[in-house]
Amino acid sequence: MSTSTSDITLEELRLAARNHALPLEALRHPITPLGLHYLLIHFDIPAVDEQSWRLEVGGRVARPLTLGLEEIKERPSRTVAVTLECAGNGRALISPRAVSQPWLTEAVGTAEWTGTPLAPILEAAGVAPEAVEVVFTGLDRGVQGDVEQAYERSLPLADALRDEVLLAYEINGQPLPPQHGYPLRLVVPGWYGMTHVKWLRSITVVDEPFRGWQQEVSYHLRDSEEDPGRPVTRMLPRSLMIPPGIPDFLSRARFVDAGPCELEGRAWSGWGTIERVEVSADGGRSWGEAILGEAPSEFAWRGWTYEWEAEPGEHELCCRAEDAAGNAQPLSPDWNFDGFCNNAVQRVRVTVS
Ligand SMILES: Nc1nc2c(c(=O)[nH]1)N[C@H]1C(S)=C(S)[C@@H](COP(=O)(O)O)O[C@H]1N2
Ligand SMILES: [Mo]
Repeated sequence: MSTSTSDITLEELRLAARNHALPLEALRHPITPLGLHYLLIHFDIPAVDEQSWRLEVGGRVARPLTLGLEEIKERPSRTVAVTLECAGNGRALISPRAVSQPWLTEAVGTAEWTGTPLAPILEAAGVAPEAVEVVFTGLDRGVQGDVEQAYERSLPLADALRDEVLLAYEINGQPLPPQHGYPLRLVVPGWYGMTHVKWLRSITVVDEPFRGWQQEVSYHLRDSEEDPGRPVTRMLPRSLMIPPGIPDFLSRARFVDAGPCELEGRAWSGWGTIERVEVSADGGRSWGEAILGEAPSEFAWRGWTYEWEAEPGEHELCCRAEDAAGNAQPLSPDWNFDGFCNNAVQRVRVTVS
């Protein structure tokens, strides 16, 4: 991967046009309407033949399984609201930036995923005592880092066996649409987006750490291309606000009438409940406490509101969140080679008149 300090390239623009973010005004919905949830597709959306599609569960198991979609749907089902965020969210706001999907701050969405818990399927297959990880393989293929590959990621066995991990076949009460992983995807509440493998083809129990490209090379916090780095796992806290007032078409700068203005947004973390959201109207010099609202589930973002007295002039609105584990958003990004996990505060320019 190369880095750049110059303008966004045509290649980055092409990726950005394929993979869209959440329009910030859609933060008003606790559950993101289908079509407004962000998207990230590394390669192409694969063609799926509904008749012949099967999920293979194998590797270090006593009884390998082959499951059709109807068999999976007949198993116990659960619906849970989960906030998903891409690990590359914020990448375009870091300098120098990694040349990849150039997200700003809004690669996020919250959906109600319906599926069947993974753990009982692994139990039915009989995980061998020497098992250490579970590998999830998608139907999509491509080339990244000069390596031809299927999109595949692993989870440590203990994480794969957690109650909340689902094999999902519905989003917001609808069958998965092609872009979100039809017919079946993994949902791992609390973890960054790359974990939630779409278009699942196989689940393989392995007895040594998986070394696929998306696991071993990518999704690490590293200082240079040579640094092995630390793996990216759960989502750091982040808060976003619905930009108030009306936008300028091109700059997206906002125009707000003077007087009381209720700011509203959502905040989430994969490390624990959001315990505090603060708002600044002066670019982060002074802060006031927002009022926290409900979360659709323990794995989903929490609403917040803040009464701002908008005084005539130029302002920079910011918001920042802190979770129960004491993680908080920084005022400026922590740089890493690939531009992962940039949860620096959102900044919104507002003219009040
Ligand atoms: N098979 C497969 N699964 C995948 C991906 C992919 O390219 N192929 N992208 C991952 C990444 S990086 C993210 S952020 C999420 C995005 O999920 P969404 O498009 O449903 O929002 O899917 C993950 N699962
Ligand atoms: Mo992602």
